[in-house]
Amino acid sequence: MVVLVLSEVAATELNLEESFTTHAGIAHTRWATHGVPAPRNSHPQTSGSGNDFLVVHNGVITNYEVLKETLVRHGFTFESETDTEVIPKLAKFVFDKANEEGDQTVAFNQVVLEVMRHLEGAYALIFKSRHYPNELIACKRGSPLLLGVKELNDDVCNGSAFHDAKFLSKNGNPKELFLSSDANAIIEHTKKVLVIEDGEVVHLKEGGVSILKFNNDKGRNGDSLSARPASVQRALSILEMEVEQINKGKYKHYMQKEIHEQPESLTTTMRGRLLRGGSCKAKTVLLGGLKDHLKTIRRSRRIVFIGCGTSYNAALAARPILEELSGVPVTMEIASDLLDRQGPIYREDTAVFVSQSGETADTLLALEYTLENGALCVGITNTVGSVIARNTHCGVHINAGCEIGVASTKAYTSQIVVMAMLALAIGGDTISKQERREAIIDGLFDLPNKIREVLKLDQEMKDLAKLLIAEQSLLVFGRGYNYATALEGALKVKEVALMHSEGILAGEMKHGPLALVDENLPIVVIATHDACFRFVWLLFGRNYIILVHQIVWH
Ligand code: UD2
Ligand code: MG
Repeated sequence: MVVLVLSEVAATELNLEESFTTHAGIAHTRWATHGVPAPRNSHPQTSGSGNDFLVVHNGVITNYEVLKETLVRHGFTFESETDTEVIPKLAKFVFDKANEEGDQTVAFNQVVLEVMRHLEGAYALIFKSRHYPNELIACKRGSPLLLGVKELNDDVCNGSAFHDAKFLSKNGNPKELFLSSDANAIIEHTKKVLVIEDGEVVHLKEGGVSILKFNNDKGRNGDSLSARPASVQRALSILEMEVEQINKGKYKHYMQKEIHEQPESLTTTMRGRLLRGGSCKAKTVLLGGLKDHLKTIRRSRRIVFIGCGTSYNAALAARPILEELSGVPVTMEIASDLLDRQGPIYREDTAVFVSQSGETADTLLALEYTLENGALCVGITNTVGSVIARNTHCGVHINAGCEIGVASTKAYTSQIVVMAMLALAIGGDTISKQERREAIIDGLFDLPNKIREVLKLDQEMKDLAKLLIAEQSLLVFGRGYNYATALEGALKVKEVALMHSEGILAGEMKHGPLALVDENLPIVVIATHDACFRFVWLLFGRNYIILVHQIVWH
C-alpha cells in the first residue's frame, strides 16, 4: 500500500550532493502504524526545526497522547501522526530544561534516561542530536535491539566483557558499530553482537561504547538526571547464522524459500535431540533445556499453551499428542485473551510460551503475568537471546534457522516437532506406551522425507491456487490432528493471499457453517488416513477437493 503523498515527497528537497563530516547516522524502514505512509510520518522523527534531536523507533508508545498534550502546552507543534514524534520533542524539552537550570554538562545519555522515564509501551530507540555530534544513544524496552561490533581483535572479544570506551579503543583497531532491531541487518557486516536488554542505555561516543542500566525504582523516586545509573559489563556473543541464509537463492520470495527449506530445518530441529541406533540402542528423546525440569512438568496440574496466531496453531497441532503421552490435561490460551480475562494461572501449572521471534508483545505480557502467578514457564522460541528465551525458566530453541518471510512457515513445522518431542520427553518411558512412542519417533525421523515428497506437488499447488484466485472466500476443514492445519492454512490464505478464509473444525460443520455452503463456495478438506478419515469421507464424499496431506503422525 504505497500511497506516498507525492507533493510531500517533492517538497522535501533532498540535496543528494551535500556531504557531512559526521561518523554516526540513523535510518529506519518502518511500516506506518500511526498515520499514512508519507515523509512526515517516516523516521527519523524530529524535535522540530533545527533538528536538535532525531529519533528512530521500533515499537509503539502507548501514552503518546498524554505526552503530546503536555508538550503542546509547552509550545511544541506536532507535524506527524506518529506516536514516535513525542520522543525527540521530549528530549529537547528535557535538554532545554537542564540548560535553563544551568546544567551545562548534561550528558546525552542522561537526557535519554530522563525521556525513558516518561515512556510507556514497547520500544527500541536510537537518538541523534546536533548538541552531541558523532554520538548515538540507543535504548530499549520490550522491542529487540542488537549492537554489532566489527573488526575487533578476536582474542579481545572472545567471551570477554567490555563496559567503557577505553576497552574498545584499547587494541587501537578501527571498528564499526551497528545498532539494529534485527540480526539480519547486521550479519553481512559482523557476527559479533551484544543483545541489549530492557532498560539499558547504549552510548556510542568517540568510537567507544558504554552501557548504563536504567534503574526503575530510582527513576520513579525522583529526578534521573541526578540519579546515577550503574554501568554494565556485557559479553559479546557470536551470531549463528550465515549471510547465505538471508539470500533468496533460486526462489522468488523468502517465504517460498523457507517453505522449501523445511526438510533441512526440521532435520536441524531434531538433530542431537531425537536419538535412535548407534551407541544409543533405544529410541529416545533428549531436550537439553528441559531435562532438569521434566519431573516438575510431569507433576504439574495442567499444561497451558500460550501463544498468538501461527504459534497458537502449532500448539493446537501438538496438543493431542501431548495429552496422549503425558496424561496431563492440556489447555490452550491466546495470549491477549488470557490477559483480557486475567484467567487463572496457578503455581502448580506449567505454562508453555510459543513464539517464533521470542519477542511477540502479547505473549511477552502473558509471560510476565504468568511469572507473577508463580507457574513454571517454558519457552519454545526460534531466537537465542530473545526476551522470551531469557525470561522463561527453561525451554527449547526450535533451531529452524532465521525466518525472513512475514508469514511463518518453517518455524511452524519446527514448533510442532519440538512440541512432539516435548510430549515424548514428558511421557517418559512407561512400558505400556513404548510401542507408540517408538512409532512416533520413527515417524518424526521420516518427516523430512515426507515433506520432500509433498514439496514435489509445487506445480499442482500452483494450479490449484489459479483455480481459487478469483474466489471471494475459502473454507478449510479438518478434524483431529488436522484441525490445526485447517486453521493455519486459512490464516496463511488471509495473510498472504489477502482472501477471506476460515479454518473450521469439520465436526462443527453441521452446527452453523453449513449455511454458508452452496455449489459455488470452494472448500478445502484436510484429510489424512487417520481415525477421523472415515467421518470426513462420509461428510464430503467425492464432491469436494480432497487434499491428502500425509504429513505428521497418523
Ligand atoms: C544447547 C546449546 C547448543 C548445543 C547443545 C549441546 C544454546 C542456545 N544451545 O542446546 O548450541 O551446545 O546445548 O547439547 O546454547 N531456554 C529457555 N527458554 C527458551 C528456550 C531455551 O529458558 O525459550 C533455555 C533452555 O532451558 C536451556 C538453554 O536455553 O537452558 C538452551 O536451550 P536449547 O534448546 O538451545 O538447548 P540444547 O540443549 O538443545
Ligand atoms: Mg511473525
